[in-house]
Amino acid sequence: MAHELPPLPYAYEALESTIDKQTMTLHHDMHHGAYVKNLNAALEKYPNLAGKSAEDLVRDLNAVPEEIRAAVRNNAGGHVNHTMFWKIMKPQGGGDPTGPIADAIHKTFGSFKDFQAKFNDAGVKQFGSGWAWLAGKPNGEVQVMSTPNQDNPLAQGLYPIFGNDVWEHAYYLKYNNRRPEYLAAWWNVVNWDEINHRYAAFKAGK
Ligand code: MN3
Repeated sequence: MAHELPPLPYAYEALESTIDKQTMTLHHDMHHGAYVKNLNAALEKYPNLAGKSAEDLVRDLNAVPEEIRAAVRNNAGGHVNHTMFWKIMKPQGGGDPTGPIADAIHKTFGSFKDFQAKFNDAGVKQFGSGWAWLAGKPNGEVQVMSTPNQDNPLAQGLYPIFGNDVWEHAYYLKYNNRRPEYLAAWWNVVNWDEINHRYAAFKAGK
């Protein structure tokens, strides 16, 4: 079963005015679409990997033949990251976190504001392309981190609770070179319900 591009769970213009329609269209159809296409192309010669989810591929890259390891790292990573990204955003999102993720944030960072500052700082300081994350550790605690390119915390034994895409393709049309402005505005479209689902899956060890 080949990997498939999941449909965007809302209209392309639904996240206006935080993220514009053209950015969403290009980002989902072209960029995410290309990761899926390139992942399937890389796996073509290795039917024994066809049953593995993109998450499983990313979690254990050493199990992937060296010939296609870099392609799988980038494109399975891109597929996993963007599949999460569309779902952890929604129209009329944002506001203060709720539920268990709010408790984890307050316990770890003191306040939502302090957490946002730390997360945005990780996004600003990620040189070049990459992601800022809230990741779950094996001991059940959470941490802010960033990864380059399409690397995912799964490859380090960590759980990707949620992340923000700081590749220029995610913001350049609207925000140009003003990455900090994009990072600050992005909280307006965050879907805390979905993030709570992901946090619950992390706590359940899934
Ligand atoms: Mn992207």
